[in-house]
Amino acid sequence: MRKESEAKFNRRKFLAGVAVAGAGSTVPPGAAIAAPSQAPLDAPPRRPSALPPNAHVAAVETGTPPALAPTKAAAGSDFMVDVIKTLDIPYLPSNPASSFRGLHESLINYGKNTKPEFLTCMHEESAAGMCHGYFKIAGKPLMTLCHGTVGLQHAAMAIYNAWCDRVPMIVVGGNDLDAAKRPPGVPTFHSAQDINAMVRDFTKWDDTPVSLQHFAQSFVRAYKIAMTPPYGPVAISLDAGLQQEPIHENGERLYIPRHVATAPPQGDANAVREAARLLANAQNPVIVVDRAARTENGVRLLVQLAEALPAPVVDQGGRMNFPNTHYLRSAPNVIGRADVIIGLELSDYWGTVNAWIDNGGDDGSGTRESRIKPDTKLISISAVDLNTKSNYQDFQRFQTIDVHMAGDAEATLPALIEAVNAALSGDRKAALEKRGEALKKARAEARERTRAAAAVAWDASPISTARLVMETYAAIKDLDWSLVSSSGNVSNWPQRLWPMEKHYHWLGRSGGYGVGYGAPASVGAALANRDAGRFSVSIQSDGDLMYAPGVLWTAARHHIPLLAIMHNNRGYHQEVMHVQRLSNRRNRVASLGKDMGPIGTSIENPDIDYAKLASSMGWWSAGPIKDPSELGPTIKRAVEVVKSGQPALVDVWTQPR
Ligand SMILES: Cc1ncc(C[n+]2csc(CCOP(=O)(O)OP(=O)(O)O)c2C)c(N)n1
Ligand SMILES: [Mg+2]
Repeated sequence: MRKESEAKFNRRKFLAGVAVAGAGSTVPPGAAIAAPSQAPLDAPPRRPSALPPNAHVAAVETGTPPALAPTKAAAGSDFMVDVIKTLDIPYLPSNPASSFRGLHESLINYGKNTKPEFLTCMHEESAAGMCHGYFKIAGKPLMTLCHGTVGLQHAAMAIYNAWCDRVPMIVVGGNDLDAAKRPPGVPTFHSAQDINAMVRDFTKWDDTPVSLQHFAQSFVRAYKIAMTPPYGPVAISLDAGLQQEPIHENGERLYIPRHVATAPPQGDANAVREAARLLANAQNPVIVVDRAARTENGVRLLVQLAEALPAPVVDQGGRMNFPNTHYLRSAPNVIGRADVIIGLELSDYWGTVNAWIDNGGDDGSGTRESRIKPDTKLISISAVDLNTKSNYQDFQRFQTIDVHMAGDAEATLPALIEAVNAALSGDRKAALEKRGEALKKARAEARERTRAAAAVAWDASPISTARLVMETYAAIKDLDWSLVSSSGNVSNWPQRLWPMEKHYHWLGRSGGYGVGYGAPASVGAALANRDAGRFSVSIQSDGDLMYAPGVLWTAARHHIPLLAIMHNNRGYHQEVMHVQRLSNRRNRVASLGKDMGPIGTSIENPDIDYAKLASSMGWWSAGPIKDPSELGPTIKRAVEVVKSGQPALVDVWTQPR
């Protein structure tokens, strides 16, 4: 009893002291010695143990901006909000910063925090990653605000991923341009001549508006450019002065240019006819797709093209292009037999028709082997050929193509299908049906082989990736599900075993392979699925989550339902394999320290408790699950939580691959 009351008393004393110290740092000197409101009634007024800070020290330490005289003039940033609202941008994931405080204040007060709604993010990379995932479900770009310099530096990798993945987003970076007016100290550290320079090599377009009218033109133009295939991120540097200055019209009345979407570029009509002629006359035509289908209609069109020929389709998975249940969906080995190949929005044509052995050859510098016959004709349709940036190497190795169209594949498909149908005579069509029959049989056999492979080590602990993926599927299969991300590597089991037919069943990968994409992109995609009434599930790897786990909080804070199933292999397994492989080559035993993988590649000792991490940020969570028999029932419970509108994470200890 005594101990308890003593403890209570000590806690009260401690809290009273804290209240005084806290007050001392925020109220003017003098006021600090007033009795704190929480102090016990019988206690004498307490003095702080240190002298109250003088005004200068207090200002430096607390950084509270001084109050400003009110103004009646309309702020420039209110006009910016008017401009932004014409583009129907639903959300603005962002981390707050003073360089865009003018626009921030206008968005939430003048703009009433709708269209766009500010979503609080804990890292600029998370914000940009959310924009990335959101677009791939909704087909609408989001905007994000970044603190010029430091914020944009954080966002850069996620912007690069979006660039490589041909995903639009509007990145607006706050910057204080005018050296004569910019506050000294921190705001000056955070300013640059040209913040866009940081991301210029991997954005489609950027601008630095110097007037409000200029902003209106730039913003509408930025949106238009981002949304013209090839899609891509754009950047606008937002001057702090421009946001804060009152609206004054320079001779001309301010106006907002009307946005009219640009029609996507199509492949040249003659080249389309030539491609159709080659495909129709081929013995073994093959269609290879990567980001061919931008929309639901793109999937339909691809099915039409494949069935018209009929030709096997190799899906490289940059998007959900072609149903994996369709009898024409094929393994990549059909490329070796092809006499004509058409590649649609391939990110790496060279890598499609050439095999590369990393570190191969006597000197370890790599070896190449052709995957195709010497006379195979190659056709390409890709909007990325219209990009002209040269620093980052996302355009991959140069490949000579016989019929090369710079144009958007999805927009070109209707003309190509028509030309193929016109080029195929009735007799020939009937003969070609046989080709389809053989493919059907090969597909059924391949499916049986895949099922048998998935059953291997079904009861293993740590849990096999096939079991992880199939227990997840069993729990969601009757819902209108969407696999929003699969980070790390689970041996492609979802693509091999889940029936994927709708355009939102699979979204592709990060684009630039910058790890740390999975968690924020899943949250962004889940947000879009929430609004469409769909169920979102992600396979979340451990390494990927830990780059910026704060996005979990954003999901909980903004009520974004998402089921995250962790592929927790306790390491950066991709890198485990790289180091191990080189050690083997050099005839050395990889040094493991006390971990499972080579030093620097394991995430253990201590093991991270992801269930605790998630629940600390408002998620329902369970795990770590090590016993495979517990997996199914736990995922079932998590599904119910997500259906009720909350995010849920199940941590599962898995095999490396
Ligand atoms: C930003 C970034 N840093 C480092 C890498 C190198 N890298 C490629 S895969 C990988 C491992 C990622 O670990 P995890 O997400 O757990 O996937 P796992 O390989 O374990 O399945 C790393 C570190 C990268 N691609 N991007
Ligand atoms: Mg891992």
